[in-house]
Amino acid sequence: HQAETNRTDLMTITRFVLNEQSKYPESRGDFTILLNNIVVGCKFICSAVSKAGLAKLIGLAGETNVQGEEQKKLDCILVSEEVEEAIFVPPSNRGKYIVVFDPLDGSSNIDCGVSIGTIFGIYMVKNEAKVSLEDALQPGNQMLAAGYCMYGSSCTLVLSTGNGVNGFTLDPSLGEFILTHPNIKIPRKGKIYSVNEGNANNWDEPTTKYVQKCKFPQDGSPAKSLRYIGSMVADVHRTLLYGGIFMYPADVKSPNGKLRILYEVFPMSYLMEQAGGQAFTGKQRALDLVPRKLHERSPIFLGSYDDIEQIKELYASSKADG
Ligand code: P6P
Repeated sequence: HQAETNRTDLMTITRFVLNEQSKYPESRGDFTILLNNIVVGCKFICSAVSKAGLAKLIGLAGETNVQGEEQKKLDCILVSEEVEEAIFVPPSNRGKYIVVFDPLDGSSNIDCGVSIGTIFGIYMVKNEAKVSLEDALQPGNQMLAAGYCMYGSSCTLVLSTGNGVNGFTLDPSLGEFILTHPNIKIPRKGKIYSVNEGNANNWDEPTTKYVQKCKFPQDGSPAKSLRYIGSMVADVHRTLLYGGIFMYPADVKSPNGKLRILYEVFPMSYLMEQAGGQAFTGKQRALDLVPRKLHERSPIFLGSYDDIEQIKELYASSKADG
């Protein structure tokens, strides 16, 4: 009977988000509707990605959401990796949230079947009466929620609204995301480092020293394993569950690294901190960055707390040496 109860008492992401909302009795529920709209978008992309006809998906994007419904009075500004300028929702339809997102990160990997994903973050506008581009250029420490949806062997949505991190797996037979990874905590220290070693010739000294320590530890500890998928959502998801460090460092060719602050670095850094890990740029806590442009990039080191401490020490001593 117990097994039967569990099967019918499913914790879906919709129920989970509503439960979260109930902690804020004064809330109007806009945030819940926004999150659930994002979830619907992820279900749509999951369905499209699993079919060959992905090209049609890009054509469907536009003013209305992928379901063809009117945008609800929720979004105020949308910032997409796919669109150069911020999308300001018409004032008559404007809500109080800003959504920054990379709709299909790692899409160059689609043809070979490697996992790809959607990454998103949510801010609140500073002043509903006077909305400007500045509202989309807030530091990551102002984010209210962040998450990603990974389209791989299964469709997994990982979400935080500021009270820890939870993972949900899509049950295609129900069309519901079911809570499968409650209260994710990243291991304090990991055995994996994740970086594109092909850029090693261009790294700065602290990164070079750190990777050297991973491969040839001097303290008798075992060498770390290198795992690099080349799809940020997949590399970050493995890091979150197994521990270790994911990095896209600066290099002489790209002094700000490759990953975009607003819709790659901030959401993944937010999740890592919520799961007990850290996120560092080589100079500062990643979430304290203040972006000056929508598509600005930053170097990023994120993952297990102790592993990030090591890279922070190497950058600090390199700075001390001048
Ligand atoms: P590289 C994919 O193109 C992406 O934006 C991220 O998903 C991934 O982490 C990174 O670029 C991989 O870049 O230079 O190692 O191929």
